[in-house]
Amino acid sequence: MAASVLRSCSIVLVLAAYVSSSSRTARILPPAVYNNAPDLVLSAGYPGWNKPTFRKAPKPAEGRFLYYRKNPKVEKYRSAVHELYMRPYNYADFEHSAVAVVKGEKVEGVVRFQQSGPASPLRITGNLTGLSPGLHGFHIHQLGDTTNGCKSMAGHFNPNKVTHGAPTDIYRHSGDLGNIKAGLDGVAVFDTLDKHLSLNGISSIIGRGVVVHQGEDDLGRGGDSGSKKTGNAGGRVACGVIGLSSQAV
Ligand SMILES: [Cu+2]
Ligand SMILES: [Zn+2]
Repeated sequence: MAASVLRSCSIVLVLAAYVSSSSRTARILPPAVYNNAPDLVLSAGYPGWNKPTFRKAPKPAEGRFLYYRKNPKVEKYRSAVHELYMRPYNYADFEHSAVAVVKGEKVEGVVRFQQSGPASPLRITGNLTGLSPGLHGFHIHQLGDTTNGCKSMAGHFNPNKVTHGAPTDIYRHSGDLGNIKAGLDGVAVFDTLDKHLSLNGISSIIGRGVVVHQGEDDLGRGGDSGSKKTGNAGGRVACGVIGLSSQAV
């Protein structure tokens, strides 16, 4: 008798647990309170930015785990990016090298891009010849379109809708890579790491354009309106479309 009471009690407890858990999952959450901040995608260094947190789903799937991530994770801010993905991330199975063959009237060369992981900095290496000695603005532009020469590549790649700046600035066009320096022989060789650009996601440069300018980029410090848009780097002396490449360099 006592055993059967105990058993029925435990069934009720299990039922109660089931009802409470199902009502919990079915509960409609109140609408989030949004502030009136502009719809900017924030990144590390912006005021109010917190490191994104990762939440692990309860069950493993084939040795991998499902994660949900909101980015940016800022209090009372509607996150711009919601990601559901598995870890270990299988980025190694994807292409993550790219190349642009840059050509102009006199200038030519090759620029290569390599990225070891989805959030890793992008390594940019290049060798250009035929430049005038000195500094030349060097950017990733919005489009990989060359129907009307380098002009068709539109403005600087700017997914976050901010103003022009230096490669080291937090607020800058994603495509702002500053200047490359050509020696007296007209050759510019460079090898740099960039944290804003990527070969995947919203900052991906695949299919966009590399542009080399006639003059120096003032890095947004020129004091006029052009400086905050283009860096007053002058005409476009060479450009190339960025496409995927094999990993062997
Ligand atoms: Cu440019
Ligand atoms: Zn720019």
